[in-house]
Amino acid sequence: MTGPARCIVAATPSVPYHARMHTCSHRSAANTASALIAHGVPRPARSRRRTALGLTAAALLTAVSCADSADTPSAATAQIAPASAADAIPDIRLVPAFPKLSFVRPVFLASSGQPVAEGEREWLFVLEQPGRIVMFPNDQDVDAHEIFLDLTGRVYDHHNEEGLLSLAFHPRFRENGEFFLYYSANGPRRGVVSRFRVMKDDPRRGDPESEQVILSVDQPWGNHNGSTILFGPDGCLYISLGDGGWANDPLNSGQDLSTLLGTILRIDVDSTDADRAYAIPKDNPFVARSGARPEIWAWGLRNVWRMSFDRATGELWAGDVGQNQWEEIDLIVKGGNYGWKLREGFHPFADGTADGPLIDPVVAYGRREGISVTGGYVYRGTRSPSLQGVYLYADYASRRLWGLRHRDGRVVSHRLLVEPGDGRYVASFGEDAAGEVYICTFDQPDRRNVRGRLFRIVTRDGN
Ligand SMILES: [Ca+2]
Repeated sequence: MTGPARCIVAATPSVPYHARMHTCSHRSAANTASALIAHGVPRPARSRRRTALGLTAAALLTAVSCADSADTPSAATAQIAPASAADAIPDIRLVPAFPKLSFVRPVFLASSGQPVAEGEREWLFVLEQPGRIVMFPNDQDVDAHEIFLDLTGRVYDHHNEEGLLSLAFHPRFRENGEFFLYYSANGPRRGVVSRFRVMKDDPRRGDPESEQVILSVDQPWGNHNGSTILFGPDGCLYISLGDGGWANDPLNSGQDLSTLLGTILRIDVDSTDADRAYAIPKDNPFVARSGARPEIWAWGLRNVWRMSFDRATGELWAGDVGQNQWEEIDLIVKGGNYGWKLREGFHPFADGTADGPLIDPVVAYGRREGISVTGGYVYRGTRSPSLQGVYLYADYASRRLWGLRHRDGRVVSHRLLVEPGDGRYVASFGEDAAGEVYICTFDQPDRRNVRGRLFRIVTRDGN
């Protein structure tokens, strides 16, 4: 493996961002970011196919061994040293968060944002990719978890990137008991976003019979299911969908506004249009465009594996998994086209003409640094004050973890925080109600039913 993140390049989005929005029926200031996380898995991967979670061991070795020659850094910068002490990024440690608990392929951690009953602690929920949601109190000494919902009979996890992938609690979950799931199903192969409710007589249990399908999207291949769902500060549900899979985006979904694939969607799940189980927010960017799907909020994305709203600024951060050379971190804006497959990272990829301006990543890293990005969170917790405002992200396969600060449209500091030797296979990040940040990790990079555990990210010096 190579040393520090020498190849990381940084740049600013070519379009100003404005992530604050306004439309969906309710606006809960309350729970915005307690929403959560999730991710994906491939079959025996062809060496050029880069997918999120779960590369085969062979693909992983290939990626690591070719790392020294594969990439060609374009922009000069590796790490960006802070110009002032205020922009510094502290050393961190990964601390076992719940040392007595382990999970089967944990791909997402979510908080319901408050206790499920009076007098209790906050409860955390972990998605196990084969189809279970387990829950436990946010207490490091907890020694067992409970099953909140078991959908293993409904979830299809044939491919490494399929399964139960994301969970979002309704911003008014405490009152209405609603939560939303994204999972893979078969016959036909598809991705499903559904509303569920807790049991009428027991808020500690999800009701498997309560499912109402909100959106079902056919998936031509098993990989690139994208698949984070979360509520924004505006109360709308955001959904990331991959380009449909295989390699080289054979359907050209990324640059096609008539398909939901290769996008981030924004819908209102508290209202319905005549022909839909949800409503289209009136200020969505493509509502008036002929031939475009009105659900689309942003496009030109290959396979967003984890996105999150900064609970302080409302900005939407996404990790978009690359194919041949570059992994991206993007700041998502209304109507933004992020380039796939005309571009990969800051570089041309396939021939074609862009429909409007393309937005570059905030940062991209090449094969020397990793092969499958896992998008994270801007830290807004209280335990580690010096980490405030740092966006944390990782590479699933290389086990590196980075932090960056971004201000006024540019990266003001950026550094490698965890080297592979100390690293974990980060399938996802997660956040609790207080804004503390966790990682969901696998004990091994790719194995069916592999176990995994949760770590908390804290500063090394405790400040
Ligand atoms: Ca891009």
